[in-house]
Amino acid sequence: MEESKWTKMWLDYHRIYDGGRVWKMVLGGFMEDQAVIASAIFEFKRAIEALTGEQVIDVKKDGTAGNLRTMCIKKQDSVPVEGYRIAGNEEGIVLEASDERGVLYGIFAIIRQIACGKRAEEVAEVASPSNPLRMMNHWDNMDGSIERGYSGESFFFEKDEILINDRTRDYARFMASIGINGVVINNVNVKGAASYLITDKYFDRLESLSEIFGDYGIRLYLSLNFASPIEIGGMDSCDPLDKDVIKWWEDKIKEVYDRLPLLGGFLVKADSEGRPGPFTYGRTQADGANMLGDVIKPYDGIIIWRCFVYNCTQDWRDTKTDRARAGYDYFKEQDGTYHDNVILQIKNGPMDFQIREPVSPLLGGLTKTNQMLEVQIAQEYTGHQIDLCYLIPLFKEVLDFHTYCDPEKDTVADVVSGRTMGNTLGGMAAVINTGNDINWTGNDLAAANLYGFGRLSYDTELSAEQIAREWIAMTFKLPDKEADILCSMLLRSREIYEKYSSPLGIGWMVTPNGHYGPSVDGYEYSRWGTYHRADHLGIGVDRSDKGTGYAQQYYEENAKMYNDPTTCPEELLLFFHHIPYTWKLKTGKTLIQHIYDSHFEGEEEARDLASDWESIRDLIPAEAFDRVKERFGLQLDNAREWRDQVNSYFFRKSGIADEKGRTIY
Ligand code: GCW
Repeated sequence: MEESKWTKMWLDYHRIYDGGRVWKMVLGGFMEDQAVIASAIFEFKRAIEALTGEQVIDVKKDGTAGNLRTMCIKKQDSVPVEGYRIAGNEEGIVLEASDERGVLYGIFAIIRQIACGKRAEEVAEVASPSNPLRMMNHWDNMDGSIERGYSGESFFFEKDEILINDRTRDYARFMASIGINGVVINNVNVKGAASYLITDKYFDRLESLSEIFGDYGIRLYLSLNFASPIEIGGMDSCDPLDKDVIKWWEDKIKEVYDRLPLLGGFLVKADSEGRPGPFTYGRTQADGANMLGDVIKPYDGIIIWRCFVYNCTQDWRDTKTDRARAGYDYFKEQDGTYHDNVILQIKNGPMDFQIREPVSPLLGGLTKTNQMLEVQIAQEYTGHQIDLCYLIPLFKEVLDFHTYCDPEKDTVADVVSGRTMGNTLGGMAAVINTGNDINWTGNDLAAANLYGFGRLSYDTELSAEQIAREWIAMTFKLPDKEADILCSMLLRSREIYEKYSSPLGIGWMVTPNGHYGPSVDGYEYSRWGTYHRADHLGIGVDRSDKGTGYAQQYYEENAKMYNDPTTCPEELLLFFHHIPYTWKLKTGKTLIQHIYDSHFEGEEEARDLASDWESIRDLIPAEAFDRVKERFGLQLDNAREWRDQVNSYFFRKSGIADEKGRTIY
């Protein structure tokens, strides 16, 4: 077989041990011609043969050899949906599940455990997903470009056509192996040809795609243009309460489901950054979302409505207007009026995927609405997959955050999983970091974020370190010492990026539009803005009750904590407060000294990352090693730029010298 032109990431099975036996598959209660079961059998065979050298014979063949082991897949209704029980013994492995996806995830769990060093007889786990929906959001455009893509072009679209090839299937395998069960293939900014995805022109290809996904337990979703009635329907309105508009949608959605019965539903970005929406007609976000929810209901479809709604042209001279407030201001009022099959998708922070932000007050702030957490593994503000930035610790912080919305089940993980409200629609979505680069994620190490997001969305209890260790074992099979080095690199990387870029919750200071590299005053939407509001005395945005009042959007415990600069967690100090350069931090350092030190340290620590990588050179495949090494070279340039620009900016603004007398340009 010809080697494919792209890497197999964590599914590149290395020989773990040489077993001498033969495996036979036995099915109880499932059929081998069920699509997902067939995929599971295929995956088991492929992995076991590569990992152990043991042969797997077909379900139908009668095994004769005496040293036969069985891979027994049994239907067991007491296992939760999409969950599995796996247990190995001398005779083989038993996998129990109540549905097909559970079988597939169970098989991938067996593979993972063996790839991470267990022998088949030691395999054991009982698992079921924390979140009902575990989704990837592609921001792929139909011309092949990817909005905020740092790994090449789209593998779904090219020149306004849909691509289906071996890569499509490999993609589905990767996603299933980490528990992803829904994928939105097109950008939330639906323009041009993408508006026509819900027309006859694309149904055949979409149907094939939905089937390939379906074989791996993944549902296809599309981003929808709210103005479709105008853009493709020739109408003069898309008012969600207009009868003709509703009729248009009813006909359209029927047509779509006649042709795409496997479609999961739609993701909608409305009234944001130039996208059309219900506000144009004086309607609420709920009016828009509910109208589509009702129309899609007969087909069991869902509407995922994004809460990233804000006025991007706001005038920042008005210190009371605060973009951070927008999500809550726009969505809280209608809490309880969103229909059952509508989910609000909320970015982890109130701004936009900065290296550190507080958790959005909408998460748990809504108490009667289906909610989904949106994170970004595409490294838009976190180094473009050039700089190393393992994001799972950030996601863990968000999931573990106590919102105080409930006496017991009040973390973000509780809220989005449905545990708090007892609802069944919710979960996690990630803006994905893939493209058609040979290694899928641009930086080979950025695959840890892809892998990690999936694993975490399936099991929010996993730690960032556990996930990193699994990913390393599956991808590189390193001896302990080197695995420790790589694991430590991943775990340190987010803080390092934060230190040399924009610490203490200030965020931004990044080049407008491109979002890579420093531009301290950079602000994309008007010449009036800066995000940091620095002057010669201090820096930061007063979001307390004396400022924009954003801190008051939280439940009391958090509102109080954030409102006071002495109790506000320091890593978010400048997000919530305007602080003088001479302010003493808990370390005893002044704020300005902390800014200098952080940037010097961040740059030094980035150099340590690069030399750690160098230290494991001999154990990493040469091509992967070189690709990553090249990126570290660029990261060091970036870290230096950040250090020098930020430090010199604040030195000039404040006129206060570095106590340590280092050169500040
Ligand atoms: O701020 C932004 C990004 C946009 C993106 C938007 C969003 C898809 O810079 O590129 O548009 O977030 O989340 O909708």
